[in-house]
Amino acid sequence: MKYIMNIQWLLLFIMIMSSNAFSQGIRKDYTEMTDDERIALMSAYWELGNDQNQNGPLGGLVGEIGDFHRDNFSDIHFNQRESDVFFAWHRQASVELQRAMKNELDNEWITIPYWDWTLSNSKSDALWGNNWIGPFNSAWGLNRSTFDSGGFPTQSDIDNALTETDFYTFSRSSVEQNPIHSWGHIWTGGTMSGGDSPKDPTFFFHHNMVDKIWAEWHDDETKSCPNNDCYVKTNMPRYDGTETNALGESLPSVDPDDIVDPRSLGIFYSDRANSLTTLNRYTVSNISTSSEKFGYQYKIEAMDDFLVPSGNDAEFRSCNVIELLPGFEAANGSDFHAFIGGCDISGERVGEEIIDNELMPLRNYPNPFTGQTTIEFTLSKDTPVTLFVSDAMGRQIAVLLNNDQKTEGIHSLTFDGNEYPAGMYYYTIQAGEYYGTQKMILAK
Ligand SMILES: [Cu+2]
Repeated sequence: MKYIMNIQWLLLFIMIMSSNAFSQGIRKDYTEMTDDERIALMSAYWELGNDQNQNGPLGGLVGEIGDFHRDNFSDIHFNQRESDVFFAWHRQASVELQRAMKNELDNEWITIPYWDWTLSNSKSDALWGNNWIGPFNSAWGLNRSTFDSGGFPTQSDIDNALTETDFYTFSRSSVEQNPIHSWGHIWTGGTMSGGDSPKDPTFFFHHNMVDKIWAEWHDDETKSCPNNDCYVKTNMPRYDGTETNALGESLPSVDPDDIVDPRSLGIFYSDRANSLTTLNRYTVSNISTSSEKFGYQYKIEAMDDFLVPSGNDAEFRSCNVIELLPGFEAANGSDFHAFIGGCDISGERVGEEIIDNELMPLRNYPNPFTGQTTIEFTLSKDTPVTLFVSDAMGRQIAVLLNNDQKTEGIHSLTFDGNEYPAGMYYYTIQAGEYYGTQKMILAK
């Protein structure tokens, strides 16, 4: 009887968790999305704007978030220190809409991008064209009065804002009441400059940029709130469990302090300037989805405590390069997949799977070792492979494979450490465009 109770509690716990935890993946600048990502996102906007119950334009979740934002405007904006939820509310609302898009289109790859207006700040940018969010203007009566160009804060304005050390001052003075937040609304005009601004798709593109700036602020450990305690309030309007949204869901209560790190929602931001996204300090913990998916057409780098634990699965897709650096770990019993290439002009993310290893993409045993150790890797297709060993200073000390053609399947080779001093070593595999690095410890 006691066990049954425990299992019921466990199930209840899992149900609660699954409504809270869901993977989001990589948020890109809109110019970094592939064509199929863009098409999926635009379809999702049309569907969630024109709802479920044929309530016409903006009868669905997009319109509802807009109405809620307008009706509760003073609770979620320009707050005093003890009630400030500006950043957190907008982060959670964006995640909620994105999750609904994934469900609606049954497509886990959908992400809402950010709009980096330090780089794209002209009315003639692709963003406002027919392939992007231009057509929503007339279809949804958004009445944009977009300026012809310019006037946005620059990267140095953002850098300046990021020097603020107090969370509340940063949130309210450096961002919310600063052109960093306000100019995207004013510049776009029409619905974007009013209380129901979330009805314009521009809103979350812009607010994800604002959110990215918050994420950067948070990642500077000298500025993070002590004990992750940025907020005085422990809940937010709409997320107090009392609302039922247009999709018939009632949303769980959210403590803003729980989402201060975007990783808590599975969010990572790409860096448009370097065509790079870094996945770090994260444990893949998918509960509501079958797999956490991270897609980015440029370089994906996973390192520094990015862990895929046993029993969980993760998938990386890039048109370009995937690097698994020291600190990345796909544990025994996890299911990790990396796909590279195959991004044709249509942007289809089909790609060939280079590494498919339900154990480890790359491992050695024993580790630590004395004398010799076996390095093992699994290929999911025939490909040339380079594998080399470096010391802790990054100097290459042994080349075990040099662009040697290898067949699909498991391969292993031996590294002999007898002639090297004790210490930390790295071994790196390059298979096509895939790089993986692991560390091993030589003990004497
Ligand atoms: Cu707002």
